[in-house]
Amino acid sequence: MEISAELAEAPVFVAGHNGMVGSALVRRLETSGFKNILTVDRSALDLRDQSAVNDWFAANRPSYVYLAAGTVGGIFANSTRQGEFLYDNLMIHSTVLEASRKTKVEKLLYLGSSCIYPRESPQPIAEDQLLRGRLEPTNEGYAIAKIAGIKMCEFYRKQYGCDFITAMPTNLYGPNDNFDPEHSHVLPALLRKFHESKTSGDNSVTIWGSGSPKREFMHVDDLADACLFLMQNYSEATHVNIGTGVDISIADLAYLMRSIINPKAEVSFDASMPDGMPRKLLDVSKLSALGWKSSVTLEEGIAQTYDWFGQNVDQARGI
Ligand code: GFB
Repeated sequence: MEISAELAEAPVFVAGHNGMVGSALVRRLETSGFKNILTVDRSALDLRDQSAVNDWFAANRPSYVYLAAGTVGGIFANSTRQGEFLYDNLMIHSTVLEASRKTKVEKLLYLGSSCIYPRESPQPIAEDQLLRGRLEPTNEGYAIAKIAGIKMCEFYRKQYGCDFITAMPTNLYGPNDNFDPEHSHVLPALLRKFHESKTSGDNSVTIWGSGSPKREFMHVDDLADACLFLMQNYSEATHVNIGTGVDISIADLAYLMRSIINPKAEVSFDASMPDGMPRKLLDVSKLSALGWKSSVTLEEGIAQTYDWFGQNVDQARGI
């Protein structure tokens, strides 16, 4: 992606730069030639605190904002910490959008999640399915916060003329993910389980639920690429799905990961754990029509992430 000398100097704020998505955005911005990437640690700025966020924006004056900060987690974290997920995410997007409006940020990209769509959505899920039915109960708190974020961007555009755009990524994975055995998403959880089955020599791996739900997995580097693409090429009120267009059952994901990480592992299923949404494949025709498609295959992405994990296992989050 070519950028002008002027754009290369523009201050770009990545909110949530320590997370998997934020760190991928920083890497992608750097390789594109952006020289003035602004980040701030959680210990220095609580993004839930409006006056602190206002002061930070007034002092740092970002021109572009990628809003990738949030309290996130897998199915267990989502279902057992719904109050926290609702509060933190509502607060974070409210403070950042409001400070961006006040300081006249040129453009902002807000990241939601595919869990915003109704549980029984027709597959693949098109953008217009938003608010057409009941949400999946295991992530209702998180989804309601994310829906509020989408609507706030839409209403700020309408009322104040802010160029705020919104993107809904599918299930993501990659370097800097959270590998906590209880609170992570399925892919990092299984990566860790297969790795530990190999290093311990025990070879048994338990998969939560029935294994039949289907999920669409996208490498976070693809997501970051799509975000920069949208920042340059999209300026409308309605949100855009970001995905690969391909999904896989959890059982098949487990067998694929077993073949890559520990072919000797024996897999069993724990039916006492929830399945969550039966399927959530995103319809990516809008993004394709704009001219972007994903390029990292699931096999490549798992191998690359496992490589990263091997080199960073001691510092990986959730270990
Ligand atoms: O990735 P995951 O936690 O979240 O779970 P969701 C996906 C599927 O994998 C579920 C199964 O059917 C899980 O039961 N699974 C099997 C496992 N083994 C494991 C395991 O060891 N750990 C985990 N975590 N799952 C989240 C939402 O839903 O998706 C969030 O809760 C967010 O709101 C995120 O939107 C993208 O895909 O079910």
